[in-house]
Formats: sequence, structure tokens, C-alpha cells
Amino acid sequence: MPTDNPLIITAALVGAEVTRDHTPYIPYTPDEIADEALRAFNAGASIAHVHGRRPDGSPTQDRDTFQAILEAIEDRCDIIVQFSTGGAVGMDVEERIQALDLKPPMATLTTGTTNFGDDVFFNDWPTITTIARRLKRFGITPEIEVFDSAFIDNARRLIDMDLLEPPLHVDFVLGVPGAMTASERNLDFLIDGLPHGSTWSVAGVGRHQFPMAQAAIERGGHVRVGLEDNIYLKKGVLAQGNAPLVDAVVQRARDASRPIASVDQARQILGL
Ligand code: KMH
Ligand code: ZN
Repeated sequence: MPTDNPLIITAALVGAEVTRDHTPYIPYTPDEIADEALRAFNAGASIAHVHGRRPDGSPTQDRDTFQAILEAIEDRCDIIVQFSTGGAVGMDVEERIQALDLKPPMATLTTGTTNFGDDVFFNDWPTITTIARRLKRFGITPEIEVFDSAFIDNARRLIDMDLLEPPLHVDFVLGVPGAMTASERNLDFLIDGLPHGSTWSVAGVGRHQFPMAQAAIERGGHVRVGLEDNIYLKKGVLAQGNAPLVDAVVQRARDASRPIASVDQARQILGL
């Protein structure tokens, strides 16, 4: 794989699990999330992966909240907005995908069930196909979230059913307790199993964020960072927002002579 291709950086701005008890820098309101999107964009991110939060910080996939987030981000910058369809553990599928009629350019599609810390992130076959059909209906480009290797086999099955159109864009989420370990060996195994022509990124969780980012930079893949996945810039030092995490990836890319993708380049690479 080429290693001088432009690097797409996704900023996972907020997620569903991190709260102000963990870090004061996590955004909650649509304006706070959009301000974080702008800072991440200015630091070099071309995709903003978003979840919704209520004012008290609890996770929500509420359509009005997503509309407010989308509009607030679009008012500020050109970053590609990617809706989460994962939401939070325990949400049912219709709750998770209620905002997709807003037709964001991208949204996630997790193609399997995984243990998720003490919880289960539930994605049985009816859930997966319901989300895939909705994405197809609204012409939204999916990013396939892969927590374990069978999720790639399930994505292939969706291609066979005409619910996914190759080439795929896949994000490997590695290091979640209960799912696949964040190791270079596992990353290489997963890359090897992708359908021909796929693009991929890796989201290393917690302390695995930067080692996995480095591995992706070296392999010609793309990178997801952000407070959803990791709140520390280094051991014991909280990242003061998403932009410092993006910036740390930009520095690593520079050291490896990987150019950073502009939003237009990211759109072209992803066929948006
Ligand atoms: N919050 C996790 C249970 C996604 O955004 O698509 C699921 C998640 C995946 O974050
Ligand atoms: Zn997410």
C-alpha cells in the first residue's frame, strides 16, 4: 500500500461514554460539539464523527439534536460530518438511526456484536441490515466499524446482498475491552482480510490511540483520534480538547512524510 497518500484524520469528538467526570474538555451541546469540530478541522481533521448528548451529558440519538449539531458544524467549516448509528449500548435500532433522514454525507455501520467493557454493543443481523438499508435509501456513505474479524465477513455478506457497494471504507476499532486487541499483528491480519480496493482507518482506544495511529501512518491507512476513544495526550496529561489529539497525529504524519488530506482530497478518496 502507498505510504505517501494523503492521510485522512477523523476526529471522534464526543462519543457516548466519556463524561465531564472523566474530562472537563468533552463537549455536550451542539455549539460545543461544533466548536470542537472547527478546532479539529483547523488542526487537520477532515471528518468529524459525531454523537448526540443532552445538556446533562447523557447520550442521545435524538433527531433534533443531530440536526442542531449538523447545522452548527456546517456554519463553521467544511469538515465531513459522519453520524454515529451506534449511539450508546442499550439503544434500539430505530432510536439509533432516527436522524439519518438528515442525509449526512457519512454514517457508521457496525457489522457485528461485541463485548464492550462490562456491556454488550448489540448488532444482530436484523439490526445490521436495517441500518444498511437505511443508509442505502438515503444515499449515505457508510464507514464500516470493525471491532473483530468476523465483522469483515459480515460486510462481505452485505455486499453479496447488494446492501453495501464496494469499495468499502472500514474503521478498525481496536483495544476495546472485550473486543480485538490493539496490536500490529491484529491490524495486519484485518487489513489482509479486506475486500479488494477498500480504504481503512484505525481507532486505537485509550493508550492504544497513538501506537495504532503510527501503525496506520506507516501502512498507508487512515487514522481516527478523539475524545470518544481517548482523553489523554500522554500518560496522566489530559488532552485539552480534540484538536491536540489531531495535532499529535499531524506531527507523526509529518515525521513520516505523509501529507494530510484536505476535505476535498478526503471526499475524493472516499468517493463522496
Ligand atoms: N458507543 C458505542 C457503543 C459508532 O459510533 O458507530 C458505539 C459506537 C459506534 O460509538
Ligand atoms: Zn462513535
